[in-house]
Amino acid sequence: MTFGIEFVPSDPVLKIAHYAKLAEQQGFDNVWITDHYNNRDVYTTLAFLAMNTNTIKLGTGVTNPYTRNAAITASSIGAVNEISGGRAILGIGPGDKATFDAMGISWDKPLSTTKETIEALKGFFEGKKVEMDGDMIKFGGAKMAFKTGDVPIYMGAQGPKMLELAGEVADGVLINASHPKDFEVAVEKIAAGAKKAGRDPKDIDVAAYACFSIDKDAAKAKSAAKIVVAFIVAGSPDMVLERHGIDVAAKADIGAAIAKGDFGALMGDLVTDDMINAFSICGTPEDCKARIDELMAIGVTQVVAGSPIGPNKEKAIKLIGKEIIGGN
Ligand code: F42
Repeated sequence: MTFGIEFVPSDPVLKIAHYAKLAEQQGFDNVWITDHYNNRDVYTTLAFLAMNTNTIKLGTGVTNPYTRNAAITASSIGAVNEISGGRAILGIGPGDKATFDAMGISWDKPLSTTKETIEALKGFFEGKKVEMDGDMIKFGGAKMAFKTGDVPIYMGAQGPKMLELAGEVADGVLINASHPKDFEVAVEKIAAGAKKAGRDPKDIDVAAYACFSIDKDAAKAKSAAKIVVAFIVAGSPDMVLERHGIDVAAKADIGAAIAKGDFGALMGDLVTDDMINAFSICGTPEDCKARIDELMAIGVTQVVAGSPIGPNKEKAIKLIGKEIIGGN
């Protein structure tokens, strides 16, 4: 099992660098930085982290093919790879529709766009002149003027077709989920894609990109997870809620509370223990370790500790290092 940590650059880059250094000292393997237009830029953040860390791998978690042309992405991640001494990873997914609506970008054919973009990126990473006339992506002989290195490509994916595609073409998959039930389905799809492409499914790093909340006091950990879990429930397809035995009607109530900014209701009874159990890795170090063991048994090979990480981020990073990574 490898360990990653996610940071959202809604926080200042200097603060993220402080946490990333701490994570490196605590034995984390990867740091993943999210990409949304309204936060600090992902590549600026990664470049700064490259200068402030030595061994931890540095990934976009995840960028997308709509706000950045694949050639620009290759150039950006190639530069991060160069300055970090080969520590870059490119996480890419179709992106967040809500932010694209705000930017006036239409989310056409996300699966095909991602597939064709990855094909182009591989060409750039191999130093090729890329000629493409895809359904969604076209290139007329673009080529990097420097060696980007062979940057590993991870896909952000949840849907069955996306997971299958990841099995066919990616080095790893970042799956926004925390419960073994969701991974049973995902691991099958990834393996099917890998087999279709004549690959060994074991060559694909399956990452649980999880809502994570750890504290020595389980109640505090739970309370810190509630708001993130509320957003996950509000954005989950009914089928996923049913899989976990969660009342689908609760989704509308939570969505309404989010829309009203009624955080009191969200911190109260609206977000239930069942929801926290389904959509986060949460509790004491022993609770978290037990869930990680279950995930590993099902085929998860990387756990990414995502927001909130814990009621106190610094303490949580140290707790994961000492009690989970150290004891792994
Ligand atoms: N998105 C961001 O914008 N920023 C982030 O920082 C970010 C981080 C992140 C981390 C992990 C993770 O798993 C996802 C993350 N995302 C982030 C979201 C990510 O970019 C994707 O939006 C999300 O993972 C994709 O969700 P999905 O796998 O459910 O895929 C969607 C597109 C879907 O509907 N998939 C279907 C499926 O079965 O997989 C396929 C739909 C399909 O086949 N569409 C056809 C096609 O070509 O696209 C078109 C059909 C037609 O209309 O003709």
